[in-house]
Amino acid sequence: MFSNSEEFKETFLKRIEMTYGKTFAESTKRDHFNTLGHMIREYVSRNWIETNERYRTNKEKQVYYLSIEFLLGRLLKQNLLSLGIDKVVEEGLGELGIDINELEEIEADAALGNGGLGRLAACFLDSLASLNLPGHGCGIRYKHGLFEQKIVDGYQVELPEQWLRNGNVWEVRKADLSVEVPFWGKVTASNENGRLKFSHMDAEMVTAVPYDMPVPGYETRTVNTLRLWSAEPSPYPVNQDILKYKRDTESISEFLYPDDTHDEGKILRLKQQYFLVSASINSIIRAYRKQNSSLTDFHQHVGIHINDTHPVLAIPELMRVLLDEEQMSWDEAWNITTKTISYTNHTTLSEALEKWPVRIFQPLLPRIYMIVEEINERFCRSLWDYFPGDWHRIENMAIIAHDEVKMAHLALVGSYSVNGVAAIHTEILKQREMNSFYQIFPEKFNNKTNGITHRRWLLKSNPKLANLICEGIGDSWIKRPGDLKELEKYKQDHGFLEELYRIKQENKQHLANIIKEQTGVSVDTASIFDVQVKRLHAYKRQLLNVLHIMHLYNQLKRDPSFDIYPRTFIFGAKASPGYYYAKKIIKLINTVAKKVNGDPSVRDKLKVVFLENYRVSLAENIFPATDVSEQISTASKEASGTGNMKFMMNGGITVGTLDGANIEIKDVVGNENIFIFGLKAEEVLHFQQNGGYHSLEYYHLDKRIRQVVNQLTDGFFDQSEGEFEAIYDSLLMQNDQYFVLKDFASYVQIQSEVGDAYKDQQKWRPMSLINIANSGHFSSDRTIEEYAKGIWNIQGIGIT
Ligand code: 26V
Repeated sequence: MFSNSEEFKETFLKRIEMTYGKTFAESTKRDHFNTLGHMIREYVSRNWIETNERYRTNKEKQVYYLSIEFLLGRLLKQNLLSLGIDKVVEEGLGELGIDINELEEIEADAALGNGGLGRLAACFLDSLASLNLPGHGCGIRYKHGLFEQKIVDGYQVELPEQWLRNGNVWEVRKADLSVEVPFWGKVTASNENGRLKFSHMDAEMVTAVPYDMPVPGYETRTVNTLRLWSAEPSPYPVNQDILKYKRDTESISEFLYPDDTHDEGKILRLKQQYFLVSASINSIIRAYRKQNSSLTDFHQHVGIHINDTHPVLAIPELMRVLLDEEQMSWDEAWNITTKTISYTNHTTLSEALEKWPVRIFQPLLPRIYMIVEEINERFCRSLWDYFPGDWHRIENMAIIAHDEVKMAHLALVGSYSVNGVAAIHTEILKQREMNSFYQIFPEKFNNKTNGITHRRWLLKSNPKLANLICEGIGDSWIKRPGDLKELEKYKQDHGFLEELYRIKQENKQHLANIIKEQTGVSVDTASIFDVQVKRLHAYKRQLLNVLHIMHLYNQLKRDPSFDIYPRTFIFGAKASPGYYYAKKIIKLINTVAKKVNGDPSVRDKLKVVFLENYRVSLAENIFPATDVSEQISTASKEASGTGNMKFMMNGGITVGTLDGANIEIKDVVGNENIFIFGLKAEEVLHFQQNGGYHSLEYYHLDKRIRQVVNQLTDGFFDQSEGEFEAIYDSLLMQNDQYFVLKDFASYVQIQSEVGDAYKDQQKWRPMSLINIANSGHFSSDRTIEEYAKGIWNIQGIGIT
């Protein structure tokens, strides 16, 4: 299509005239972006077709990754890089006076996810394609992604997100591949040759229309597919108010749910889940039937992975197709289903475990409910053999109990593989949260420590560092991230370390410009950039970070000569709109920021910044510019964390608890290259079980704690009365469930060590380098290779 910048320019200019009926001089940046996007999509289409053909003719096993979230961010540069045309395009555009970076800004983030879970799905797609693995995504094409956050007077305000306003150049609507999804209605049984045949009558039908997006691998010919489903009114007649029907239908794919901790049990969310599952399973089976006459070996040719329990209805839905449409026996259908489905657990927080009231589930999905009941009955009967007489345990393990359907139990029973997302998390699942299930299905449990795609989070977002690495050790790390290890040979090389520092400073300057523009605050790049960016949750303990800042401020006020290395504390976090406490923490951060930044006496030592609307594209500017990475969750609560890996890969050094993947980061970099503090998971679990922690004692015994906690309510930070009472109460009246006060002293201590280490750059720079050099282990390529071998049993054929 184009192989040099001249050809590129020629096509590009012709396209602008033909598509928009404008001369180049009249065209806008958006015209340029859309034209380029369409050119890229055409460029990729040949390989897309060939990949699908290859999969068909080789009869390769296909894996479908079902996820209610895909947090993709922007795709322009990633696609250019993967296709290996970034240089040609940049040059061609440059000659036309177009800056590729300005074009990049035109693209809206595809924010179809809340945080870690959704971003993990996006990283996995990149690794699957880059490793030539036959793995595809199935998700929902939400009209509105995660809300946009504005900060007004220190408070979070939410605005609806509008990523589709100017269209989405990367998608192809495939109306001819639509699927009908039934809701409500009733199930009737008829006798057919001595076998009961069930059919779903009077259902309200919703049409699921697929929009496909190409997922090109990095410099390979593999192009996989991300299929996002959109809900539309069905052409089938309905006997109800047509306007209401249209609204109800479209609402299914209208909004992404913005809460990732509290299972609200909202009917619309269950509708979304079944919509995704039913559309995906039926389109997978339709494609399969075109190639195969029967579904007897389905599990040998298809793997279906469910990302958390949100798509767990894939289990009864697959059973339904095999039983009702294929007329299989229960045992045969169950055998196939439980050899097809694999499941990842992402949290042990009990508030997040999905449970659906039967009174909502049964009428909405009557046939699916019958099948779940049957699965439950057979399972409970089998439990009697394992735990004879232990009624209490059987009741606790049941899929349906006390008029609720427990989605995690369904996932555990109906899948052949259950994995946690970091070593400690998997151990907690096996030994505690899911121990009863582990006792009867030990072979199902396995760990797959999370990873991130180094192609977005290093190669794309930190091009200067990527170049330096290539100069130092070549470019093999782009395909084999483990090769980053070779960087260790520079750990005493002053020249190299100096370059590393220079690049960090440039990235800090770039972020400082963004901060200035967004908040008006000037920050000094000579200060330590200390960053906590992630969703706002009590267990992530942004509060511990703020209390420490308040304490530093108090110390500086008490003793102006107090020796602290200048620091800029940077936060970014969205709170779920209904999460009262989390919103108060945002207000607290902004209140402290205002006081600290407005006090000339601490100006050279302390700055606090809250960046609004934290999202993938902003994150790409933050990770490369960070010195200190805050990973300070209450031990045992953060399943893995993936931001921790992004900081590390960009030379940020972790201050963290022994939680999630922090533990594995510590294992690869060594104790000397990370700052660990606080309670360990066993200690937290012990206190939770046996008591023995009394937050008030810490308040009374430590005057630093007393001072900062009192400042929450004594008007010190100029807030209106009662503003932070909920926070104060959580610490003192509710016994500080997340052990903030318990870990305070240890956190203050480690933070002072961080300051000392940074002051000694001879010490800091090698530490930073060693973090980068060992980050290859946390590439999602490693993770996906483990899934491919250990769970899915698929192989990439050696094409490049
Ligand atoms: C849970 C729920 C609960 C019901 C309401 C809607 C909803 C939406 C999303 C979720 C997912 C919460 C689980 C989650 O995001 N876990 C995070 O997964 C990351 C990737 O494995 C991991 O790094 C984080 O530690 C973990 O918190």
